[in-house]
Amino acid sequence: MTTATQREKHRLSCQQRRFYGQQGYLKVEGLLTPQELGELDQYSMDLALNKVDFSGVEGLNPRTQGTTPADMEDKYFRFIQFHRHVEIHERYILHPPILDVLEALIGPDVMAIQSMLFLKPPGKPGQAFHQDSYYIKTFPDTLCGAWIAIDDADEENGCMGFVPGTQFDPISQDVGLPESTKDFQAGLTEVQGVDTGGEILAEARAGDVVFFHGHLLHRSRQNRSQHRFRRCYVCHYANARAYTEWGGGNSAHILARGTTHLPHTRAKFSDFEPEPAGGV
Ligand SMILES: O=C(O)CCC(=O)C(=O)O
Repeated sequence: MTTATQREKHRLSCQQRRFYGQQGYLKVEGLLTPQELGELDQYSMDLALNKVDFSGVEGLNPRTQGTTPADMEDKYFRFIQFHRHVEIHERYILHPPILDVLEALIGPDVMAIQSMLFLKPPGKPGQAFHQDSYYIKTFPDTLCGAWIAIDDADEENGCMGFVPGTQFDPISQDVGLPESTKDFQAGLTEVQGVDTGGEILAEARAGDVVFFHGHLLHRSRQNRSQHRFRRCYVCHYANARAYTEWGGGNSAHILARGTTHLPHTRAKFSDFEPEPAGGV
């Protein structure tokens, strides 16, 4: 186990903190090492090609009959909450430099709530405009996403789009189901009647991590490329002293950094101990 005293914490500059406060998102370049990125690249490509055998894993469905990335994408539009079942998903939701950034943005105490791995092979849709805190409610409201780019992501392969400033807006209750389109996955809700004119593209290089506020209006569109995947591992966190009923409540979520008076759980696949907060 690596402790806080053996490792240099990743520190944000004042400019980065200000940028996150003002814009509602922050890209931290190269937060994953080339080795870590290589591991996620290999693993997620194995998933896409149906080479990972989940048949013995408690709580997961047996393997699909299909063998192509498109089959897997249809079966698992997103591999959601696999950190509760599979070691590598747990290890990257608890990635120490990501937790350092979260400690500075929403901490000092941090809990890991949700994980989703998206493959998004060529031709596959994204998700229409939404705010994550509509779904995952935390009190105090401290939700933050950390979006790890496994591939370079840009307009062509369907990177995320953000509307900066909307992190100051309340959570809209006016949501509907969008028409099924090439761009958007059917069945996932869309915020109605909001001004999205200020949308910016959140382009990222593989290994970058984009942090975004739970109120920030965002979407991602279809992967229009011929041959490029747009894979990402996106995890959601909140201050560990915030109450939530989402996903089984506080006692189902891992205390990732610092301490809390609330119930929580521990990592299942390692001897991970939350580092003490401080010094970021
Ligand atoms: O990566 C994507 O395509 C969508 C991610 C997203 O919308 C989210 O994590 O809330």
